[in-house]
Amino acid sequence: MAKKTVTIDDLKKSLTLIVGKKQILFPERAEDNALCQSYLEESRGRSVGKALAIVFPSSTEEVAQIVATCRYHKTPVVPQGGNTGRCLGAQTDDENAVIINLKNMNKIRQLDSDNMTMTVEAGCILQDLQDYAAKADLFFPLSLGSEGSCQIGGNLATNAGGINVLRYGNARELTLGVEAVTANGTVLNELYGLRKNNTGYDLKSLFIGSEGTLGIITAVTLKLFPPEINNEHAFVAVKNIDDAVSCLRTLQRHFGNKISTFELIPQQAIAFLEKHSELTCPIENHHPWYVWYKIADSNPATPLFDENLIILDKLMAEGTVITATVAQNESMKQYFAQIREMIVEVQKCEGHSIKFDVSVPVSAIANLVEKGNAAAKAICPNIRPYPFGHIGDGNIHYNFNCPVGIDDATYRLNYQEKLQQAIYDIIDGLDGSFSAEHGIGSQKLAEMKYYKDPIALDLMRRIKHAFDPFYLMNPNKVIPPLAKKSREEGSDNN
Ligand code: 2HG
Ligand code: ZN
Repeated sequence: MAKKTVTIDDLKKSLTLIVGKKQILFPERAEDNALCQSYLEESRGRSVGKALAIVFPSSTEEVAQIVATCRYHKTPVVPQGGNTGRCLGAQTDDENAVIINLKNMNKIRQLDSDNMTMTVEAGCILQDLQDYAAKADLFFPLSLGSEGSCQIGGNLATNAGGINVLRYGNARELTLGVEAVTANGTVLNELYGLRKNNTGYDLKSLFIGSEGTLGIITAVTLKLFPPEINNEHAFVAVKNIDDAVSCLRTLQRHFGNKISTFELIPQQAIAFLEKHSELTCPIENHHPWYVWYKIADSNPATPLFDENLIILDKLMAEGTVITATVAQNESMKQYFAQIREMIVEVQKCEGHSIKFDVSVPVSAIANLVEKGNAAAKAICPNIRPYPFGHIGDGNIHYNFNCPVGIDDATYRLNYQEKLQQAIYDIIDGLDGSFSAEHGIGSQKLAEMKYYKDPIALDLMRRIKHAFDPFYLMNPNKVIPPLAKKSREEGSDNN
């Protein structure tokens, strides 16, 4: 009997049978086309990808069936959460690939208050998880700009960071267990809620930060903490980055790990903020740098407000801090946080920005910015450096806005590659990382090839091969192909 040929139509039919007609979109189908856009388009609108289908499974079993079916058809799969990532990790240009969007997997399976953990599905929106924990009088500290739409599965897949890493760590440190669908469609159940579990290789840690290249995270067990009900926020002005770091260390010596957030804001950001938004700097007069910080405790009796004022007086007397303002009420606290979020938005009003999500030891941040600004100005004299962000954990969003009067395309064409080489070389020289919290995706493959230790890359390739021998799990992400991209080919920036 002649062997039956398997067709793309068979694949489409099988996928439709698994999830049901209402939970699958086909970009080539006219009636689906508009609905597909938000899944195919990259978060900042830089590109629109392709796909054979976008499927929306509602259970781990369905994800497993989809992966097994795609494997049978030798079809690549691209897992997708809230599609808020910065490095094109959840997009594809392969019109034969299947995007598996996890948004329907949004159940909270369990919250164990005594164990201080919650087990949730990958498609849960980060903010919903924060709210759910708060209702149980607990705190889930992962917090980032896109928390209203990003999903926890994507947060883990990219090992997301955000503003509370200084105290609580990245997504990896907040995770105790993972359930994942492997490349051959089996389900790995490591959904432990254990703080101690020395039973061999830490597989969950491999899935975290792997951006779907080893398997698809379908559920996670997360650590919870006592709520930060007693918290104080301050906004301070400093002369330079070294003073910002001294300020952090003095605060930490006094408050220990009660410092949750410590964010750097340059004068350039305040200028853009006041020009393009309704918000104004809470500190009068112009100063070179600002810091927004938060101190928090779960004990309402701890006199944080008074102690913070005493430390600030000391810091001002010795000249480390020029001037400071502390939040007097809840709305002022929110206002400080809003300023931090808005400085990302207002950048877009000033033309193209070449972005770097980098980290160096905290002690090297001043050096990085000094060298980086000098190198950038040598390449493009009127460039506008915009370094901001998580100085407390060493992660700076070192962005560079185009000079006034240069159009975006010219700026990109003439300066992007040169600037990337210069900044990444400086980062490398300071033992830093070219990707601190946004991941690699398909965007930083050239940097992976050029800067990542070759032995590390070799081991990563072997792990990839062991987990995904047919190379179907989010291909062309994270691991650069052998003997292809060189640094000279560059990459688009994040
Ligand atoms: C943030 O910390 C984000 O606000 C975005 O990671 C950074 O847009 C950026 O450069
Ligand atoms: Zn950030």
